[in-house]
Amino acid sequence: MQFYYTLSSPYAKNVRTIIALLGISDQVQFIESHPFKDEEAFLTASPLGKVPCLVDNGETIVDSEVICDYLDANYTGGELFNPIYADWRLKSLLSVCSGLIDSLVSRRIEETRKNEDSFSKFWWERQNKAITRTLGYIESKLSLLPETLTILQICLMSALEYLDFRHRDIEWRKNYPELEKFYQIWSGVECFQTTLLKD
Ligand SMILES: N[C@@H](CCC(=O)N[C@@H](CS)C(=O)NCC(=O)O)C(=O)O
Repeated sequence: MQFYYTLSSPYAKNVRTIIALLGISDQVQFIESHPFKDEEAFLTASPLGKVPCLVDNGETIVDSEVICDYLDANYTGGELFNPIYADWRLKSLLSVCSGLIDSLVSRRIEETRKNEDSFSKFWWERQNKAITRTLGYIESKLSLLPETLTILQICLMSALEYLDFRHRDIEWRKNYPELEKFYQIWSGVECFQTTLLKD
């Protein structure tokens, strides 16, 4: 399997966490590819030009949730996804956590626009409000989470780590103490420790 990724992508982090958890790194050819470099092999594999992208037996698999689902189905028979997909409340919560990553990435993009003189105060404030609301919403739903590790905890861990990585001005630990507790509980687990976000 060829895996196109960056170490800074929270979406790729979900996949890297699962590869680490499943202990299948030796079956994966890791190809670090910054999407903006537009490398030919990467664009052939990933027509949208986005990471992460997995190629298995010449077949492209995107996006991050589908890659995670694919690996889980093939290597565990669905232990990470089945408990979530079996309950609409959890399935929706997974979409909310994944949407939080989208809002955080959009906020990061907006921030980089400050240097290009195309910064939009409207979008900046809109993303800030969505992020604040969503953190509160997820905190209020934490009691729904299964006790065993699933894709939901993995996705939420990526979002929280990305907050620390790119959005240090958002004081989520202070404002969402239950999320902080959640983070402390899971952050010591090896698959999270060995896949930290990096530039
Ligand atoms: N929905 C996709 C989003 C992937 C995504 O947007 N990745 C970013 C990096 S964090 C990217 O490759 N951006 C390059 C671009 O949008 O051209 C997923 O879950 O994999």
